[in-house]
Amino acid sequence: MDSRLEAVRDTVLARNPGEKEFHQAVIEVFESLGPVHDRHPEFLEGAVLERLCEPERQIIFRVPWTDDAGRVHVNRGFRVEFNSALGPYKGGLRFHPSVYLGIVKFLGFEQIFKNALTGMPIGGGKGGSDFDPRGRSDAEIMRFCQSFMTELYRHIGEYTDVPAGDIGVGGREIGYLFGQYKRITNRYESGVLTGKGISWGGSLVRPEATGYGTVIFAQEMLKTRGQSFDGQRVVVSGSGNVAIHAIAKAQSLGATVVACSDSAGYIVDEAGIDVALLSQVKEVERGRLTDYAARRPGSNHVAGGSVWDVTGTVALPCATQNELDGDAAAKLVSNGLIAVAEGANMPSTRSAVSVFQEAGILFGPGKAANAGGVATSALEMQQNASRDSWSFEYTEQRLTEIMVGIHDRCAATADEYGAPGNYVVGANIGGFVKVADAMLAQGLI
Ligand code: NDP
Ligand code: 2IT
Repeated sequence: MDSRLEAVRDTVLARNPGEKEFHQAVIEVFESLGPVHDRHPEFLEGAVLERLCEPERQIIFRVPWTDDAGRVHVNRGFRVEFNSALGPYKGGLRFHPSVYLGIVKFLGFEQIFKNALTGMPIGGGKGGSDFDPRGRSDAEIMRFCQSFMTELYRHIGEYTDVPAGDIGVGGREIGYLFGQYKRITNRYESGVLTGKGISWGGSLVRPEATGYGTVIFAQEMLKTRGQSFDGQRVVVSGSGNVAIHAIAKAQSLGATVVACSDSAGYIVDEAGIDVALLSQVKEVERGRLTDYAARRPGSNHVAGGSVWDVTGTVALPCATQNELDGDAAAKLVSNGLIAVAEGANMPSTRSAVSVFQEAGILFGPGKAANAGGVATSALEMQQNASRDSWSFEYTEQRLTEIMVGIHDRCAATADEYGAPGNYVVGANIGGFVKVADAMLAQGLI
């Protein structure tokens, strides 16, 4: 890495001790940016990287709530408003017990570049809580969301900061959050949140968008080698929003998805995952993959273990950060893998990415491959701003165009900077230059 960038990186790491996921995301981006700074000394002079790594605003707040037995609980809420050079802060909320500032900052940092790559007018932000939704009743989830919004509402708005879903936050939670925002502000401000229900300002295709978009991105990568999804054997991790719709899309293109996972283990279904059953079990019943295996003849459930032990030609990690390490990557490669597209944010460790790249595997990093979700959130904002609602077909066509555009821009940028086929370099540089130019144009803020 360029010594000037090294110095900035070291300062960033020292100023943010203990935030290991944030460090990882920063290091990975910096490793791509040497050639840009050679061509653009104005970025160094303007201290763009120093500014980019320091969030514009970080909000941490208490979230008290009562469970169904009347016991009081206290969680911690976060919203990191990272960068607004290109538009209002935009990014999801994650409810998971592992959430702390380092995770919110890694996600917010990635979101800046991802959102820039979509070509839509959205800045980068992220939030969430260490609240664990597992096993909580609807009433408990509602009380938690209402308490969370009772603080968050003063920081967000259609032109300021627009949250959405992420792990543990889907349509149900967005509904409770929107209801409380409306109640406190007395404003029906549709554009303040995305991922809303269709009858109250949501967009068709938003629930499917991240998983569909990841598969569209992978398909574009495969096309560069004269290949397609037809006949591929696909392994997916996770079984939530992103995973379910990635499975559906891959199978609609002729692939067989033979495995998916949750935090307790994985299922193998050689006939191809039954998406309707998976959706019923995970989204409607909020059950476990053991319930799927019990109802699907020919499938089996493996408790614990790693879904990456299953052989496949395409891998779509769609669960969480650092779920695919160097050993898993090496095993996948030796088992005939040809492509990886990250539906999750930073699911591959740095050593896994190296293994894929050294083996010549097509590798689509999350900030490019999973950008379809936030891009469709921006389409939801467009519909809200014009008080319109678009058909499924039209919205899906817009999503497809955006994903093909992101793929092509990443590929062209990688070529331009002497790293053909390297989508990590393409995504990092492509996203960075757009944000850096806007930051310089807007002066020292
Ligand atoms: P969901 O909550 O719907 O599903 C998450 C899935 O990942 C579940 O199957 C969950 O299993 C599994 N999982 C979560 N944490 C862990 C863990 N620590 N170890 C193992 N498995 C885990 O979330 P989404 O599908 O929305 O999000 C999945 C990933 O995609 C995340 O990285 C998110 O940041 C990213 N993403 C999401 C977007 C969206 O629009 N929703 C957009 C872009 C990226 P279990 O149920 O057992 O916890
Ligand atoms: O990581 C992500 O891009 C998301 N969770 C979606 C964010 C959004 O605002 O739709």
